Amino acid sequence: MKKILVIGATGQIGSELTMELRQRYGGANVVAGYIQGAEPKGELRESGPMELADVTDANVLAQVVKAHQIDTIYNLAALLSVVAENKPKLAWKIGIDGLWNVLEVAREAGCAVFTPSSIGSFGASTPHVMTPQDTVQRPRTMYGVTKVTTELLSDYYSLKYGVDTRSVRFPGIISNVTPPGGGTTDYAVDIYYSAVRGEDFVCPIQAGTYMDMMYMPDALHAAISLMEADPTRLIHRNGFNVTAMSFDPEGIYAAIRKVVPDFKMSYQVDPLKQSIASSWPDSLDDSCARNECDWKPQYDLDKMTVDMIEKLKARL
Ligand code: AKB
Repeated sequence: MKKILVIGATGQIGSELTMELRQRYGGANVVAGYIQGAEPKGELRESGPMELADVTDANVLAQVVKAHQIDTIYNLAALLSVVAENKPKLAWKIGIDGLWNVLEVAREAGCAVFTPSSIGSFGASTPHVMTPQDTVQRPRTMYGVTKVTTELLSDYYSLKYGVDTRSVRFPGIISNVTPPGGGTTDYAVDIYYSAVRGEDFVCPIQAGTYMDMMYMPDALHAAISLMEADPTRLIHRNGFNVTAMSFDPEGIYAAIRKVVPDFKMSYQVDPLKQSIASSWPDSLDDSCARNECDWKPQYDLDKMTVDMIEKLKARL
């Protein structure tokens, strides 16, 4: 029986991942780890155990893992790209010092660890179209630096200590539950809220800037199916390219207008977000994930758009 700790359970991915894991493995077997000031609420609070689990506190992590006999950790603690650029030291403290604590606890307690990497681990010198699995990774953002380090440190713990570390390079994740906070791809979530609220959308990213994206149900599936994959099939570990779609602002705008025909969008480009977005791939080659762990997304841009608008309309 799996006993799982989700660190960052109240964040954009964590809030939905925790619920999905509870559906699969039973509420009592999935601990929602949170930080002070971000306590789980509602269904997340009611459906299973919760514990204060700040990655920067190694002792607390060790106690939680021991108390609940945890065997698998989903470590989602990180600052997103734009915030990390403004708070680089904190980004390192959470992303890397925190990861070190998680890996040490995992080594001692024999846990498997999932820590996501990102398309942010690539940089301007990476081939941008159909970016290969194994290629140049020289990002110039602090987010990218922490993500490349995450991949390397996770591989190191796997090779040196036999810790079962696995990860994917997430593209922009689009969801209708918990909004992201401070990412470069956030515009692709915000645009749906504007469309459903009947507001015009001011896009911070220039037309023609393509980035990989994925709908949340596919992101949850990518993480869980990688952690469940037969280890003998894995040639790679940290981290797999995964993608579901690639579009620029005009592409998502056109998809939304098929459902909300009078929706309007204009541009006011944010220089920091634009420089980060321009340095990231236009499209990823995710064939290694498809071959090694049967990765296959369910949602393309049109299918996601219909679902996003339907769910947001019902909720807002
Ligand atoms: C961000 O924009 O910072 C994230 C990411 C792609 O890793 N959504």
